[in-house]
Amino acid sequence: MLKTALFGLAAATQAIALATIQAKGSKLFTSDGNQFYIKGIAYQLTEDDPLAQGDQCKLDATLMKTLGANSIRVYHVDPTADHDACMSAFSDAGIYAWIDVDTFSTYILPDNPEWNETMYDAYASVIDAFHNYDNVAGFYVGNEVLTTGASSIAAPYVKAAARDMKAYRDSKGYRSIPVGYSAADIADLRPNLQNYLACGSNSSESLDFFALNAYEWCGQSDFETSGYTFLQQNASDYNIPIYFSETGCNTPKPRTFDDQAAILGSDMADSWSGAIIYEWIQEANDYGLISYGPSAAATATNAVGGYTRSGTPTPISPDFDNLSNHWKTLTPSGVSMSAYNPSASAPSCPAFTSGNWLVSGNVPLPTLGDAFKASGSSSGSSSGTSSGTVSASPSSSRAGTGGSSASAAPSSTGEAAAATSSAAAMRNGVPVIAQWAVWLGGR
Ligand SMILES: *[C@@H]1O[C@H](CO)[C@@H](O)[C@H](O)[C@H]1NC(C)=O
Ligand SMILES: *[C@@H]1O[C@H](CO)[C@@H](O)[C@H](O)[C@H]1NC(C)=O
Ligand SMILES: *[C@@H]1O[C@H](CO)[C@@H](O)[C@H](O)[C@H]1NC(C)=O
Ligand SMILES: CC(=O)N[C@H]1CO[C@H](CO)[C@@H](O)[C@@H]1O
Repeated sequence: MLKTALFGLAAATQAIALATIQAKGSKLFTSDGNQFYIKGIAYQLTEDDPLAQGDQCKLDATLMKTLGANSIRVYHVDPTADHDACMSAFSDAGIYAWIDVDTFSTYILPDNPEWNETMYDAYASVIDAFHNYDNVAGFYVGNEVLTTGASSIAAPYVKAAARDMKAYRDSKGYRSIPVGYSAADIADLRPNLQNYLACGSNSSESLDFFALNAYEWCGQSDFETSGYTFLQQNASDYNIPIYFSETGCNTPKPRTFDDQAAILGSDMADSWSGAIIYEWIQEANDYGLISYGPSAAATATNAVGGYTRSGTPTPISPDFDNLSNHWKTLTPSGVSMSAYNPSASAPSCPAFTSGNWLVSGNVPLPTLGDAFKASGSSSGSSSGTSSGTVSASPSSSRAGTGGSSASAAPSSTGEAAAATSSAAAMRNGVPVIAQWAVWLGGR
């Protein structure tokens, strides 16, 4: 007993823990009762786990603190690695981590979605590995899975994954770390998906937050011209937190990040919880805020794709300072957790719309090991259901999986090709029967 107590004391004095993040209504709060606004950076140096290299994290966290960041987003982690050094480096810098729990081999496929035990175990292992760090802010069960109307059949799988990870978290007695999803910004799809992931009367089955990868605001623009007014209209009555999980259009240069003033200012800060800028490292896609040195030979040991991927980070000018200057002046105070009484109710589940939204209202979600459900229209609990009539063969939907759509395919550092996905086809024009392709195996 004594040993345990002393050990606990030693651990506690090692680092001053950050107040933890939680969701209440449509807002994020720290455990000391203040509303939390994300000023984040996408952080993925290679396809490998960037939170396993303590010395590198220290260098990066120190500079991110100078930049004014309070969050990172990490797309791929290795749950078996040791993350202590990195997580405490970021914690010391006042920086929280938003972590994707899926990987290249376990993400939900847009066209042949399933939710199975392999995926469940993989996602759960990431939550196991990270739940104990005070500066873990949230988990994503997917990134840009849906990019077309046809792929909306994958939405119930995203929701099922979130339902099960929330239940897993709670069953293990972990704190209520928010579980959400990071969506591609597809104009025709976004409002339906955003509402679908929050809809229904059972909050155990909806997401804790919704996040959007949006590159609508480019160069000299403003709240109206950029299209952000529409994002705001669709968010104003939303019942769960919403924020930008990626933003930062890079054409034309230089990047001004003027959208930060809208997101963290009077236009949007009542409804949105901040933004994550894509991305930290400079690489071929030219979104970097820092560089680790000049272009490197393909053979260099710490280079991938011609870019050095470790070392001392050097700010890219004027982008780094432009962002920093904005963040310095943008400190919305929001409301205190105790003074905030959420009033918005869950949106209604979108109705089936041929070619655009192929899920009929509040359909029963797939479960692990569920037998094929022949109907997407059998829900009794939704108001907005219509015709998602269905007949399909589950086995054929699993056979010949053709790989995922290009826009959901991760790029070199593991992120979806976000900027191009925004330009992806809105729908494929082919009528698709609403159906579930639920994994047929048992647990
Ligand atoms: C689960 O789904 C993933 C992705 O579709 C697949 O790679 C894996 O083989 C499936 N596992 C099982 C047990 O069916
Ligand atoms: C809410 O959803 C959870 C998870 O699916 C389920 O266990 C629970 O029974 C549901 N509650 C109600 C009231 O339907
Ligand atoms: C989203 O906003 C647009 C533009 O204001 C509006 O036309 C649309 O009806 C909204 N959709 C939802 C689902 O709120
Ligand atoms: C907000 C901000 O700092 N904007 C600056 C970004 O960089 C350009 C080019 O140096 C400046 O002209 C802007 O004032």
